[in-house]
Amino acid sequence: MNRENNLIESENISSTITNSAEKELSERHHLKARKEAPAAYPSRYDVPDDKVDWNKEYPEYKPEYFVAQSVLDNDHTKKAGGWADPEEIPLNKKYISSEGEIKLDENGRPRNPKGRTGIEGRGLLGKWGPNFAADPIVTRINPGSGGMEMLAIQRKDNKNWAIPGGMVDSGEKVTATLKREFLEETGVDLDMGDARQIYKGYVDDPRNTDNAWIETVASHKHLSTEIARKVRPQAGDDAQDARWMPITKENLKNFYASHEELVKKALADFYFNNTGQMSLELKKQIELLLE
Ligand code: RP5
Repeated sequence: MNRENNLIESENISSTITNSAEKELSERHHLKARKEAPAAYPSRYDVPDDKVDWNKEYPEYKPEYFVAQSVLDNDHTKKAGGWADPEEIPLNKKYISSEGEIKLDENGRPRNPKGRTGIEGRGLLGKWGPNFAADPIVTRINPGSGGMEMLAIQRKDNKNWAIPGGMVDSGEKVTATLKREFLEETGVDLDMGDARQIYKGYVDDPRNTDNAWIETVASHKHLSTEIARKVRPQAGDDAQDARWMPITKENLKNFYASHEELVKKALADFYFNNTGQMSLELKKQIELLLE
């Protein structure tokens, strides 16, 4: 095969990979938000696949209303430094969302743009409508194995492995959240200003409800061997463990919320932009992870 054919072939593989990561992210949306929930939540009302869409008739749909006490206790109109909205909904509020226009239900509450979840109210989420998060995906090539690794944390609340992400504080810039959360959870102080944004939008978090959900900005930064050598992760804040983790199908499968799909999106973007510089082994590894 000549050089030109080689290039065309690698561009085809890259675009197939990018498209399949994109497809997986949108198909997997809204599965955990219907089938899983934190222990404090009441059982979710059953929402079959064909009844997710708000436009589909579902007259028997009677989800329980739930708002956690920690949310009520953090009403920012009653408590200085509180991180939650008041329980009363402001009438005709316009919600800013990455998912476009947010429709309101008959009580003036924002409706989850991905459809029914089986629970009304805010659950454990502080804000009505979108709750904004940021997810820093930091990778390296393991100098010994040559395999791709990411800096992952184990969450204290549910023991799931995850990207060291977190919620955007009021008035905070997303790049600042990416850096702050990464530092708080892994102990590593990293400039995220040059990270590549690989996703912005809804995430399939088990805390999501019909009226409150998480939207994230996920950014990827790949560290050179030299920089990565100086990085010594140490769990902090909401993390009980932090480490360089090999990116394998097995490890990704058990990741929290939409994190498997976010990491795959970062890999697809990395593959697309670095095909020329990658070893054959690394290319194979990424292709296998994304197939
Ligand atoms: C996930 O929840 C987001 O992708 C982000 O990683 C995380 C933010 O929530 P906390 O880690 O602050 O609980 O859906």
